[in-house]
Amino acid sequence: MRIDILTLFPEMFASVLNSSIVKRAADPALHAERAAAAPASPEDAAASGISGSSANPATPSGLPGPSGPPVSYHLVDIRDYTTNKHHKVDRPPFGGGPGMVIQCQPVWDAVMAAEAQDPRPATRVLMTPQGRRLDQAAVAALATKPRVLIIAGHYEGIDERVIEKLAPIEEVSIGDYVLSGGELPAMVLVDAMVRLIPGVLGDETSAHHDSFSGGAKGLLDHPHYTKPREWMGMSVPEVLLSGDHAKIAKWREEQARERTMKRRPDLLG
Ligand code: 6GU
Repeated sequence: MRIDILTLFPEMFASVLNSSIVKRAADPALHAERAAAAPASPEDAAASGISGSSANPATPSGLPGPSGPPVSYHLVDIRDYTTNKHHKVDRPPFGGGPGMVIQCQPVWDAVMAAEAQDPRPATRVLMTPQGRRLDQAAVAALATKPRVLIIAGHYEGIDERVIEKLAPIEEVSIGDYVLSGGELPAMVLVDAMVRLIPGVLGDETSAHHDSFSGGAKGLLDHPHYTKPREWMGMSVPEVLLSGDHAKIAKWREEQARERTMKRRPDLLG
């Protein structure tokens, strides 16, 4: 999957795109086994899967290599597409009111430029508190797309006319609270999507494992325990030390059900 992120604050994305599973998803070195014949060179291993306006170094054409990592990230600074001398992107709202509104032109030009870099049509997503609330089903649907272009709004929002012109576009919120901008929501969406893409998670954390925990059944997860067996006088539930895998699976499902009933009865339908 190619992921384009259009933002006024590209620097906010570095820590997330360079850590953990999200980084792994775009790491050429960790997906060398997908490469047809040639094993990854040390240069490949050093290369980041993140690009600015340029294409993924692993796939110089910007096209998905048949053998490249499952994901590539492409950060686009909307400010680079301003046409005025001071690189201003926002203006006060017509009709008055607080804050500033991002103008149509730089957003439109940034989207057109990003989309021109790859022939696959992009599924467009706008992060906005006015959007539909994100859930796992929506994430799973997006995770099947070859290309997702995410616009992170900021300030009071984006001029409605460019949103209209960009149709079809999915307007997405991550919950009923107010954030300063769409950057953190964009990162939330990226994290949630890439972990569902085949080849991103290792075997032990894979989605198939979820069938033994709450996830696949739409339940909350069961509790987890690790060493030591006793801590501050508290012991690990005996069943987990039994070695009886059927019994353990059954116990975990009961725990998941119980927790869901108590904490999130809305999930049980
Ligand atoms: Cl997508 N944007 C902003 N600014 N705030 C939010 C949000 C998005 N989702 C929840 N709160």
